[in-house]
Amino acid sequence: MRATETLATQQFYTDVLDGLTAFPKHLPAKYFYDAAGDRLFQDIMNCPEYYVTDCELEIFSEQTGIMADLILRGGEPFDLIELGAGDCFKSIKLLSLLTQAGTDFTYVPIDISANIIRHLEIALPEQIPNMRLSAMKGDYFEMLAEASKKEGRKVILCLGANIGNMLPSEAQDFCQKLRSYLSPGDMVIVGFDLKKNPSIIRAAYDDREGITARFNKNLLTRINRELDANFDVTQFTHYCSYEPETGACKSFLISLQDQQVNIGGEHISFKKDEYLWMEISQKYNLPQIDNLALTNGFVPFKHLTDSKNWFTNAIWTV
Ligand code: AVI
Repeated sequence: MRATETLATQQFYTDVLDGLTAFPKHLPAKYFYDAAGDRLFQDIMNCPEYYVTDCELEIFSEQTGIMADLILRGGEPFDLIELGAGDCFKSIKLLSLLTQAGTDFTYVPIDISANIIRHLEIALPEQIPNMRLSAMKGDYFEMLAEASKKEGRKVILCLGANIGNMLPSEAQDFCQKLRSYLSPGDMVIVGFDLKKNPSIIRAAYDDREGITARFNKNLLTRINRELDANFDVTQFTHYCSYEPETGACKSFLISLQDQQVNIGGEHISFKKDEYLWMEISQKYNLPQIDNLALTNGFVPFKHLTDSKNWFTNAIWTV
């Protein structure tokens, strides 16, 4: 890497090379989301096969009253901290309801993207004028550590099935770490995509228009652009598997030929038909979710599921 590269680019390079020299070869899914990746993910959310966003939106449209009641049982004031807030298009329904009810709370959206935080700081005061807002840009846990310096009750939102993009062992570590920042009286609301007919899940990650395929390949294009690499994106094809027993839905890119890729001077060889593992989207059932809560010091309190029972917002207390 050149001396002028930023620390972030150096980390990207290290992560990519670590992944491509491991067995099996893999790439960290967190790098999907450059500007083109963000747009492709928006397209995924709008494509007919990807049910995940619609299911959670249905819960937030129709059951926000129940959610607000459960939150308020723990008392006021509190900080409502959203990990990976994005444009908060689901949570805004809850924020509006709580504000209209005169609730004493501060909304603390945490996001790694400076653009998103800037956008929220401008848009939210216009949309919900009387809400206290304290947006934070950075890593979830670094910002949570910062937010925890302030006394008082916390309600954590972790929506969008983001926990599914962790291996089950990583989800355990995540919940354990999250618990370490919380105290009795606090609450968390976590979005989980549920196990269902395997064909529905496979179709959601292998849509007919090929948007998910483009989303995966976009990471190779990003590596070419930012890390001086020469992936021939046309020589990889998207493949998705879903294993009903384990609930693991995995995306891969399959090499269509023997080929060598140069990344910033390092050569990586792919055999024909070799797979490059891109992402896991882990699916759960309700007992597994309750067990995840219990093994990490939470009390499973309630599941708010959509009308098809395809998705749950699990509510856990401390
Ligand atoms: C962000 N995350 C919850 C999405 C998911 O369903 O795993 C990412 C995604 N990847 C392909 N399609 C959607």
